[in-house]
Amino acid sequence: MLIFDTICALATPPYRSALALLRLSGPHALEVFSHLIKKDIQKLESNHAYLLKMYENENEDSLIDEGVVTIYRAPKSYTGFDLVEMSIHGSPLIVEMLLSTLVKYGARRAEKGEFSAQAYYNKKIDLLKAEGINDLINARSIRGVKIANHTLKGKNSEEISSLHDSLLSYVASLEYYVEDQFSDDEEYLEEFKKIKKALVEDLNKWSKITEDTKKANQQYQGINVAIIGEPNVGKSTLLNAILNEDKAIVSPIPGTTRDTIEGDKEIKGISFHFSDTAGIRKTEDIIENLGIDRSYKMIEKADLVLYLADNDFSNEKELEDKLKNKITIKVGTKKDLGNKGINADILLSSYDDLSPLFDLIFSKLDLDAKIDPLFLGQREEDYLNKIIMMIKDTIEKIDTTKEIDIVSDSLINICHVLDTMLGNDESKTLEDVYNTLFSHFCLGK
Ligand SMILES: Nc1nc2c(ncn2[C@@H]2O[C@H](COP(=O)(O)OP(=O)(O)OP(=O)(O)O)[C@@H](O)[C@H]2O)c(=O)[nH]1
Ligand SMILES: [Mg+2]
Repeated sequence: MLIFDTICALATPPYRSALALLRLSGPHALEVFSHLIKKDIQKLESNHAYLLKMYENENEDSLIDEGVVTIYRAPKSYTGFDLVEMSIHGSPLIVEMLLSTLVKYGARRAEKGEFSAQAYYNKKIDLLKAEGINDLINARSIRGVKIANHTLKGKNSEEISSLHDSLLSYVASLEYYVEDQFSDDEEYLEEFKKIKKALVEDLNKWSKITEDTKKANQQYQGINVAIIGEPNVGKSTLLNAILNEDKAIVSPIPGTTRDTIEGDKEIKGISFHFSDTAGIRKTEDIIENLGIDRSYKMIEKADLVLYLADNDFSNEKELEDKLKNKITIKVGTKKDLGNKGINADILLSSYDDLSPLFDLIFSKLDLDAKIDPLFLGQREEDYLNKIIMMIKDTIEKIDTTKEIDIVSDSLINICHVLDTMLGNDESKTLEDVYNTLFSHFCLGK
């Protein structure tokens, strides 16, 4: 990837449609584009929409299309380079003719995410913002869009910078005592105390931020729900009822479902991923046992388990152990057949309205609570966990050592991690960042 290349790509899906959007960006974007039009490009104002005819070459009869063109001049563009956006008729043929003409005059076809990589290079966006944009495009539910939009506001970068500044100010205050040979122990111990107090406050604040990020990630990615229980209790029937689809085979023969059967459903704006599993029981059947192993694996993966029983809930030791640390709802099934729902959290028939079950799922996972996440994504969650660990570690060092250097180094190390999180880490090349992040973006973004 060469950042100073002038690149072009289709930014909308490559299908026949009413309109298509083409992007051209780079140091030579205006020069390249000038070959396609019969107007003096210097006379076209920035950020104005012009209806322009675009040609394959100088000949009048080589017209490709007429479209709305907007020129954004550097540095006031998404990429920070000169950028031309062409809104044209949505024919894959017209798109291809325009792209190959742009290539003929010196542009190169962009790789995925290369426009955002240019924006990052020109410091128009930091890594958090770049990821936020990608998250927004990839959101699969209304809640996902809201969460991604919330994290895009740029407050996360501000908060990281502000933590960075505070940590450096603690370092500076400690350095003062190293410089000042005449200060006595009492004074710098007093300083240690002050720093510890501030760090404990930082820790509380960032623990809450990390918790919100975990919740945001779960809600953004979709919530995994495993439907488990003994054979014949109505697991597959419930899955079909939830999905409103005849997806899993239902029969009165216990042991009908052998493999895991999965389906997605959006409930009140949140995406859920439901898995119907093989009924759990002691059996000699090899295939059924393989299915039961899979049921246990689904429990491990699940954010929430729906544990079904059409009579009593078994006290099977292995199952009880697996459910120990899982958020579980005990569902009594076949209410219409007289199940009394002993020990159940909810009693239902799969032929009834399921909204009481959905309400219970929402309350168990606290999904109605408003969260204002600052961060989104596994990368962010991993960094936040690391930062929390490092702050805890620094507090411990203050308690156990009286060494200014050790505490200072510890604080500076946290700053390095914060830098990497924002993408300001000098040791990382643009190539590294591209490979880990931008290459997963859409083409034209
Ligand atoms: N009356 C009534 N019958 C139900 C209800 N739920 C399931 N059944 C019946 O119970 C039987 C078993 O249902 P399944 O959904 O196949 O049960 P399962 O838990 O998936 O069973 P396995 O796949 O064998 O583990 C079928 O005959 C269903 O029609 C219900 O709410 N009411
Ligand atoms: Mg089944």
